[in-house]
Amino acid sequence: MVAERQNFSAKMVTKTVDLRSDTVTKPTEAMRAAMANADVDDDVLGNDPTALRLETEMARIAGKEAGLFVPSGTMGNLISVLVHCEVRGSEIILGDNSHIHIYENGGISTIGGVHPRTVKNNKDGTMDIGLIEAAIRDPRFEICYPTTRLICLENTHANCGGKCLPVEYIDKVGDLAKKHGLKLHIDGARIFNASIAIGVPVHRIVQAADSVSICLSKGLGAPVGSVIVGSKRFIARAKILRKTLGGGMRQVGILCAAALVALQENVPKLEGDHKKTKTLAEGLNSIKGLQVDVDSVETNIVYFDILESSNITAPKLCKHLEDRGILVMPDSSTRIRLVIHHQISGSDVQYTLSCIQQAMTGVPEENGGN
Ligand code: TLP
Repeated sequence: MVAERQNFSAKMVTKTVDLRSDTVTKPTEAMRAAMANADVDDDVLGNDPTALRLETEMARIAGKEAGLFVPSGTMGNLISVLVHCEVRGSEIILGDNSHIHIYENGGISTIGGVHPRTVKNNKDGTMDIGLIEAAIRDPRFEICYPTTRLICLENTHANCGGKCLPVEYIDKVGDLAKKHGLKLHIDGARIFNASIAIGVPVHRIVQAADSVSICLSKGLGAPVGSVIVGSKRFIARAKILRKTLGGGMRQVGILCAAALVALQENVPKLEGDHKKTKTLAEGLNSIKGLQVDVDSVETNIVYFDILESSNITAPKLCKHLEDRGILVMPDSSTRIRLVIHHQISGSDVQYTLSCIQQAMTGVPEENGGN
């Protein structure tokens, strides 16, 4: 397929290699079959058997009492924060480079009246524990300070290139939260990637967390949704908030059925995804004019920088790739993000590298392509 594709001129490219995100996967035949045959009922009334099965399974995997299917990772995080911060004017401590802070429309503030207190994210996705502790408000001054109620971590950390947080680090943040009477939430959109990469079961990684939001439509490759997990009490509150936000859906088992297949079929593929990502990172780093911190690539995300000395900008390189059927995500004028998922093959990685090499060296394409 790739060989065929390489002999076409740019304008004749038919297949797409979509590296914009792991959110772009299409449901597999097995998922579609499971969706078609899903046993369903009204989930707002709490009767959808397939949703209940998925929620129970995810709670088991995460070692928590209960789970709740929600339409998206964004809603999963929002609901979790709002359950922990029921009093308006509560404050949460989170990374300045976290998904909740950057990409979720400030929903915690606009919808929940929750104030974000950011702490600098280190390159590896952690925040210094001393800085977290220093950011916790002194309750003696509540006359002017918001009340700190929650610490949020992200694992893997997307904007930090899919880095996995060390388990001991999460445990220490959990201890700190307990010491100050705070809760700990983990945005675990890609927690299965972390688990496979570091060889530690999900339940151990999130042991210290009061809640976790786990995406089904990222590395797991299901079409829609996330599951939040936590105590029975947390999930009971979360269910009410999900309805308030319009996220109570009816025969949702159709979506959950695909997610159950994803848990069976795609978790074992994550290791291969990570290997392909590493190959991609090494290949990119060997191309003149590009730079990748190869050692920091642990899971399925790679960012690369275009050096000033080269004659191409990120938007131009993106266009060059798009003309050849490769979709990527520009991060700035000199930085591009690529994400590997289970529908990207080893030959797709090689094809991508050869097209990038071509753009960087200016070697004309075979058959007169541009
Ligand atoms: N991330 C998306 C974009 O929003 C950037 C992506 O392509 O990576 N937490 C993390 C860590 C995420 O990466 C994402 C999605 C979410 C939450 C939100 O999930 P959705 O898109 O389901 O709301």
